[in-house]
Amino acid sequence: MTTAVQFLKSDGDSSSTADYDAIVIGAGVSGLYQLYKLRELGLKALVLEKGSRVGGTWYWNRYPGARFDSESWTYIYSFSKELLDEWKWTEHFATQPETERYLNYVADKFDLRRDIQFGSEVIAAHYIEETRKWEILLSDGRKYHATFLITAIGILSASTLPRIKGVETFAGEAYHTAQWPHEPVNLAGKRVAVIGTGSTGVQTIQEAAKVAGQLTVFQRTPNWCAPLHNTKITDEEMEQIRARYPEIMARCQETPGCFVHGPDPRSALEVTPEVREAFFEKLYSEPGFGIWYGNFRDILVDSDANALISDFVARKIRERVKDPKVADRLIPKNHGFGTRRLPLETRYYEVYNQPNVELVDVNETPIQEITPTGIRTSAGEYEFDVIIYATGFNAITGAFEQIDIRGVGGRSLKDAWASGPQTYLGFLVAGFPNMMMVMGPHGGVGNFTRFAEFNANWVSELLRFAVARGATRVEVTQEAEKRWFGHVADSGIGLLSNSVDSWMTGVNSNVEGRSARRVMRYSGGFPAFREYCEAATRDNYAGIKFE
Ligand code: N01
Repeated sequence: MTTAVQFLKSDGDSSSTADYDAIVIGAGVSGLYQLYKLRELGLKALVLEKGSRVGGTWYWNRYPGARFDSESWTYIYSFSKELLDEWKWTEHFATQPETERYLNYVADKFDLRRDIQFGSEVIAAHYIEETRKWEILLSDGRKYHATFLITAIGILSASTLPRIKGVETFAGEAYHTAQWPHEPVNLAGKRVAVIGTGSTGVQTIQEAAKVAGQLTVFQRTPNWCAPLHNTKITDEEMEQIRARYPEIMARCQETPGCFVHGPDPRSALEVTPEVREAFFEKLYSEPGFGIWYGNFRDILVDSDANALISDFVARKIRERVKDPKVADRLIPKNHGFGTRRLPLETRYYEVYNQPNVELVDVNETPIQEITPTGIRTSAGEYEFDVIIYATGFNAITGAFEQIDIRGVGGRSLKDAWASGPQTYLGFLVAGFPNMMMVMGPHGGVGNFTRFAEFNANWVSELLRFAVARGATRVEVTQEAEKRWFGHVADSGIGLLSNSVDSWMTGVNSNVEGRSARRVMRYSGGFPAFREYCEAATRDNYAGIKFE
């Protein structure tokens, strides 16, 4: 390839601290694949990773019960047939250790580790206009320079503790689920508190209830949950899955969330009550997100249709939880089914029939303080050996806020996004040349690996285009960014989930200034997202300036 500008060619030497063509932040699902793609382009690339191993989310979230809610065999990388043929999932919804093993296997197979520096926490990244390079600073003072900065820092990686008085005073063991220790944590026979009942809380509670002497769940907002129906994968079944990979991957490309589940074309309001009930029963008895993503086409956009499925699931909760008062507390009242991310569960509701489990509704009896010995609510004091915070994340933009990212004129990304993120296709930000985001805000949210592979491919094609032109400065125009934002905002109109507080709408009571909803993600579904991105490529990236 002849280029007007000399790019550094990879010589396989990662010990050099010289300039890089591209630096990727994060060695999780998206960062690993992005590195693979950068090597394919022949660029000299380095990944900076805060943890001591690869895996990202699957490295940090080691809490009891952590596992996929997406079918394992759809969450797999699809870029290598050899990899698809080699890897054997043991369960339809794999556990965290299995997923972490998988990502380590990928890193080994493609010899990715030699271009990854672990224990490298990026705290600042500044664009230097004179050199047209990013200067990247680590917490230990190391400094790197790269023409392109690629963030692969995840959408759920900046964990948040509750803003409750006395959090730091507890003298027992306390863990946030996303900062879970690598050493085994023994909950057996202990007095355990779990705060939070999102997908993570639900998975943790199910496991903790099996061994804890006393488990007390502090719930602020109940979530609608549905059964996971996980099973083992036999060798024969794995063979069949392998044979069907092309079909499975093609199916994922067609559905809004990149799952195998896509909406049923019927309206919940048009079918007879008998047909509707039978369909809901079928979905409730099937594995995975079918009841969420494979339901009647209008349950997520029409409140009357949504009320029907909400009523169905409320009945299931009442059937499964013996104490009607507890069942009532577990039924959401302020949002409809599937309008927040649906936690999938395995005998979650039955946990509340156990004598060692208590559910505390913090709306009835608010937590007043965390004390050295436990938690004090308005109703009294509870003593605990362990407090587990399943209190979630400063989602989507939180990981960006942890790094002092500055673009043209020293403008900080935090300031640029003060009233919500602004992006072009979720990949680029005006005023931040040569910064590309893999799985940034306004990209899709769904089956993470499917979206991440698409993202990294798109970014890599953009880089190929830039490098072929010898461009050393790649920046989206304000107009293109504005147009995309308008489209993202429009695509969310009518979706019930966008009128509900959750991490998907950017609300987090534990982060200052995050009580109002924001446009955080693209709600138009993967096929439309892909079409927009591919149109930009076909159009020779008309909204992007190459210098
Ligand atoms: O976080 P969340 P999560 N006092 O924000 C509560 C993915 N995931 O870690 O709803 C009391 O959903 C908060 O209450 P409220 C998945 O996409 C994937 O559970 O704000 N409670 C809520 O109950 C998921 O959606 C898998 O009223 C407080 C909880 O903490 C995303 O990660 C598995 C509180 C936080 O729930 C995030 O899930 C697990 C306070 N001060 C997760 N502050 C897979 O399947 C917060 N809460 C791969």
